[in-house]
Amino acid sequence: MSFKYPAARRDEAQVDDYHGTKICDPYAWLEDPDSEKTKAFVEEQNKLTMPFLEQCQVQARFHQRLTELYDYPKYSCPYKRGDRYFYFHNQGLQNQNVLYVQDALDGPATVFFDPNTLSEDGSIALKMGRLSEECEFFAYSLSTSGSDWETVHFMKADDLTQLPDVLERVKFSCLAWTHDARGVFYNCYPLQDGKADGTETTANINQKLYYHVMGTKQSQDILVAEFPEHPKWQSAVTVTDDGRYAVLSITEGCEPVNQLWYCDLQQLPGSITGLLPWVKLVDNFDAQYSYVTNEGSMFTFHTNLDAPRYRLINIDLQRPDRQHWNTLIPQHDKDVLGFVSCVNKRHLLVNYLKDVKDILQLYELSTGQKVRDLPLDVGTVAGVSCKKKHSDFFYKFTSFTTPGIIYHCDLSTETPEPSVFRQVEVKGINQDDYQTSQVFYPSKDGTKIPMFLVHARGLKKDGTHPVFLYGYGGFEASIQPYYKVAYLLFVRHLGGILAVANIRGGGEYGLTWHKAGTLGNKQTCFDDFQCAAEYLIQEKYSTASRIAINGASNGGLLVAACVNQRPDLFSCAVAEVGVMDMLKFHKFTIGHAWTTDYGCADDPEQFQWLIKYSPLHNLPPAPYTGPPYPAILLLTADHDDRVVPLHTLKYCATLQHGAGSSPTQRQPLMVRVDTRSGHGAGKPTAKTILEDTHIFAFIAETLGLSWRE
Ligand code: X97
Repeated sequence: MSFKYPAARRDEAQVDDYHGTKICDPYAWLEDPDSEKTKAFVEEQNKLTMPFLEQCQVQARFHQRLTELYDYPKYSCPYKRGDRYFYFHNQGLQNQNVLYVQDALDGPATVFFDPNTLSEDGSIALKMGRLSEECEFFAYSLSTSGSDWETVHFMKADDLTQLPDVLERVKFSCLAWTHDARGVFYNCYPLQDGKADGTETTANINQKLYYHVMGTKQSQDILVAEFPEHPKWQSAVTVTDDGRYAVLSITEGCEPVNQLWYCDLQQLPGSITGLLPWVKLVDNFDAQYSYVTNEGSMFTFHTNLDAPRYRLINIDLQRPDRQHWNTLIPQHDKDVLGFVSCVNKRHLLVNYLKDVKDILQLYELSTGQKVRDLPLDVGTVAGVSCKKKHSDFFYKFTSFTTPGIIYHCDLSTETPEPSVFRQVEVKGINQDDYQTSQVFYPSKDGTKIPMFLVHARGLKKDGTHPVFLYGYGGFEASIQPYYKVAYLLFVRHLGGILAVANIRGGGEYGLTWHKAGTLGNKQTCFDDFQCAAEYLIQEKYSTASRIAINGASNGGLLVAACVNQRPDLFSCAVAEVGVMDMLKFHKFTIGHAWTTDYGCADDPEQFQWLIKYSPLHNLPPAPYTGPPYPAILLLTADHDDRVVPLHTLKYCATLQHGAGSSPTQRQPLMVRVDTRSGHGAGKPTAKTILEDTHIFAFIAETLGLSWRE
């Protein structure tokens, strides 16, 4: 079967000059999300795609089974504020998680905040929620239709009355109460022109930091920091555990480096009334410093300064010169120091990542000596809740086959042992049906890359199994084991293997691993991913005709770049919300922040890196006679203001025009454009289930897989 793709006008006159190289951008008209032409293009594409997805053989069964198995109760770790406990809970299929409150851990709980009441379809999501130190107020932000834009609201925490205070145009923001509960620090973009509902593409620059005093209008909010000379800077305040200091972290993009300024709130002559008298502890972007805790003027930071696998340092504000900075926990020789939080006044709960598996330990704050290991199965710590002034803490464990076990540990008892606080079972999924392993395969340059494999127990390596190969490879993000029902259905009912390749660009082995896959080394990510597929073929797990690849965002770029480089190596590619136009990404919304990973086409040398792999610019022109492209499903959404839809739309038009016009191209090349939906955060359950169904139905259909009971 061949497909008839919608005709899309090509504007050959649209040519950009990059340092003397002329690049045609015939579908630049798709950059205007509001034009009638763009809307018509999207509608015609959906008219082709949606019926195709709906008629896939396994679609109905996958949807039914996914809905059944997704319907299990989900819980977060509880956390204590004032004398009460708070936790998130989802009965199973509720679109948004509900925040509950209770007086005692074993007592009855009541609804504290339910986002599901705010919209019919679950499109309004709770993003940030912050109870003030003594639990007087609840500050919370909502986002609509998946946009990064947030609106902050306030409630009294005792009787749940809504307060009139509202903060708008909030994005990439902190939300931090001062301990007197007078108000909050937050960030916004007050000057941005035009609409700000998540469908616009306007660059986000000149973020400002404000202090909002309860009971006042946003227009009266106190500007406490701005950087007019540095339009790309973003900032975030942490109020210290003792409430005394505001610690300001300033970033310039997505690289893990920041400046560190602070303000002693106790030393202010009165209350906060204007720009704060910030003290610059670090005034460059050489390394990252994250606040852990402080004892008076002695601060503990998590840092990558001279430590690509991170370490803890102490800095005394009284002696801020570098020669007085001291190591509290040195860098580990292999493992990466992850999150650290203070608990029980004098302990540190410390996480390491060891070959992509989490470790938890307790240390003594005063000496940096290890107190004990906390036993943990092979998998991921998906959440912790602990606070310096409380003696107990919770952590949640998850893995590819464990939805969640929440542990509780009280350090004030004689022999503190973690105990299972809550464990959920998923009816219909038998853990013993699955086997998880980790392999280390060689990449092009010989580097060993870790990869998780999840498949049926006792699988035969006969080269026949379908594979779902997932990767990300950027922004120092580590792809750790996580539970996803759709993956388990692919393994159980479609006979598949889930493969998660921990390629370079991520943070799996710290900063070195990250930098090996950025800027002029970005091709390394694609090599690592392609070598994963070749390994799976060579080791007789699968063949190219059975391999589907998937990634989202930076991983959508990964998938699309790999398809261009090796169309013969994969049979199906699903690229979600991908960055496809590497020459222009920096112009839209927060794209400028990604130049730390990608570079920027405005620079002649970096333009040479980008043009070599930019998915949009490496698609074949028409008429195309090369090897057929794999089946391709692209996904984007109308309110994705992180990676704006134009990336996927321009890529889709070019793909269909070139590869799609070849008489040998039998496999579909399609785009699914969702509405009232964004980059991913806050997506309602019903949409998640439908999207996963469409993705796996498309894979099954194009790889020729049938359902096994
Ligand atoms: C972003 O684009 C996040 C954009 C906003 N943002 C920054 N720096 C962050 C932040 O530019 O939120 C940051 C946070 C976490 C990780 C990295 C940066 C920040 C802001 C204030 C204070 C401190 C940090 N991200 C990338 C993304 O969505 C990946 C990680 C977050 N991409 C989409 C990259 C390519 C495709």
